Amino acid sequence: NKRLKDVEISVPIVYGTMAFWLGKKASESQSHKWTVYVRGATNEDLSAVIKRVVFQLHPTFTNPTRVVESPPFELSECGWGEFEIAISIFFHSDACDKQWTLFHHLKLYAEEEFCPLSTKKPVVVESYDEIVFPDPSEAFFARVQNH
Ligand code: SLL
Repeated sequence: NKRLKDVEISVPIVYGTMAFWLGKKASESQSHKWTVYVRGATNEDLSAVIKRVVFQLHPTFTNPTRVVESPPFELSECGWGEFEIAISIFFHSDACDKQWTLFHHLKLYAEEEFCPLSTKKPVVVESYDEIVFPDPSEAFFARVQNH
């Protein structure tokens, strides 16, 4: 598979979490419903680049290793506490053999001192990043161009 010298593919992504307090439906072990996700920065489809995403949750969850094989690359759960989520991104084999692991801190409670718990207003924390593929293979380059 021929590589294209002096070409670079840059894929802008956003990853993060969104958490809703469950209000009247909240219990001690399930006070919030949250979603962790990886998405294109302007919502572009990432399936030409990403093969699967593995979310590694806190060991208090049953089956804490969660594999998502197709977009949307996201996972929803109910829980009670904040913790660090390891997000491993696996690429198609013609793009990159190595996976890339990001760390994101799940936030359930807003920072602001006088912010009341609300079931309507989620707590959202997102990060922006770019996945850069230097000297991409011809096949990968063609697929991304046509996508
Ligand atoms: C804490 N270090 O003590 C953190 C750990 C773990 C949160 C938080 C499990 C939910 C379930 C869950 O929310 N774990 O068991 O269904 O705050």
